[in-house]
Amino acid sequence: MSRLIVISNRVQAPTEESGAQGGLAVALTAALRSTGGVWFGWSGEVGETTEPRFATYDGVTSATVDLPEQDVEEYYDGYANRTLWPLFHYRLGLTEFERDFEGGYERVNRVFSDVIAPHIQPQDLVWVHDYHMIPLGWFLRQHGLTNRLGFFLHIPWPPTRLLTALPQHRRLVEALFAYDVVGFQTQEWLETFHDYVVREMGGCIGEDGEITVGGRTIRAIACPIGIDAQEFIANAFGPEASSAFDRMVTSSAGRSLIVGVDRLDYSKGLEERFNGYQRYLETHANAHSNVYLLQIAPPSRASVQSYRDIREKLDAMSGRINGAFADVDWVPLRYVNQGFPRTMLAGIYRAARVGLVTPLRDGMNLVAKEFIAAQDPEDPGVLILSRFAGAAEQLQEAIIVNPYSPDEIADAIARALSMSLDERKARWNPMFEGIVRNDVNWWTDKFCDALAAD
Ligand code: ADQ
Repeated sequence: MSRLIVISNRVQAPTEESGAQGGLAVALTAALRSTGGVWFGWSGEVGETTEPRFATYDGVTSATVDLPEQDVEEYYDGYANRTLWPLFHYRLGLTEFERDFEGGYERVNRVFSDVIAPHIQPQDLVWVHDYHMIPLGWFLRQHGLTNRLGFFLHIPWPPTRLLTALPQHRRLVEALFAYDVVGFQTQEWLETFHDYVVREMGGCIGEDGEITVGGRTIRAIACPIGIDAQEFIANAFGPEASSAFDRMVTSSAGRSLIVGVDRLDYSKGLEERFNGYQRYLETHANAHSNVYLLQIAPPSRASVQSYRDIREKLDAMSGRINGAFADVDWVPLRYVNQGFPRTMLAGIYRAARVGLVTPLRDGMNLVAKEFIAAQDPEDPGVLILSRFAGAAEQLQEAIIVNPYSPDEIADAIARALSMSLDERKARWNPMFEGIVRNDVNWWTDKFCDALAAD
């Protein structure tokens, strides 16, 4: 079996301090452990040394490098988080176009390739992750590597007309042709990628995902990421989740809990979600004090202005909603700016009557899957899911909404809260089965099989 080399912006391999990690890390570390592979990435630290630091913990080797301040600003805060992230989430108005960002992005990818290439052996399978590292494969090829190289994009692929707003769009997409296999979360993103290749590059789409441009043929596939379903289900009924569940039941005092859990990011549609919930409160006065929304949203990327702006907006909105609707013994919105251990989240999901997952655009959205996995089969809660989350392609039995419409969100909340047990079970069962079947190990195997197949 070939050794697997994983490369991503940040390494999530377990360490002595971090212990167990999320689903993606669990699946990839399992594959790394069984093949004796290595996970390369940025340490998250600022520093000048480019020598990788190797560490082996629990049978998995990771190798990390520091990045100089300028690289963090231009590559990570800049091109990754202020150019590609907003553009790929259809937010042209928030997208910043700076040559320095682009230069920093290429520089870091080149330096990464210089650092990593000497550690790659001829038979290794190399799997590069996400938008931070698109050109890495191209730079690795410049080192003469002939290995099978794969790339997986965790976020959406934007429509051609949006992508062409990026000054170096063609150069970016051409870099993808250095890989042998390129994976997307959904059929929709795969099709938008095809559209670019045909319109802008004159490429041909062949059988079985083959794409040819000029003399080069690669495979592009839809390969939706899953969660570690077995572990999440076990967690949901373990002691920590049960104590979180009990805590929620006690503090709910008979009220129905609606839950939202997201990184604090403008792509997650939190502002629109609050508007939708407010519309529900306005139009369902009789439900007041029988229901509340718990929104958990730990801040992320605080060095980027647009993230500080959305945080301020949400602070103001949550204050306004509570000011307008709260009673002496009821607060309609509990807005919490911190993260919680996944075991605790599992218990909170299980205590919720409704999961409100309404991103404006999301590559997949694992919270939607985790919510389903955590439910009690005898009394499952209802998932309200944005049609613009990649997860909507698989979770079709959710109540699917347009997250931009406060009325649709309000109607969906009302419908979810009054749904019969029979209908809740009928909707939950097929989603649960799909999540168990197409879990994160299925995803890893599917991608690695495609990568290994010559
Ligand atoms: P994210 O944008 O981070 O990931 P998502 O998939 O929803 O989005 O969440 C990732 C994980 O973070 C989940 O396991 C979730 O439990 C955890 N998480 C979220 N909020 C949390 C909180 N408040 N406390 C603790 N944990 C929390 C990117 C893409 C997604 C894609 C994933 C995986 O943007 O579209 O689904 O990668 O490919």
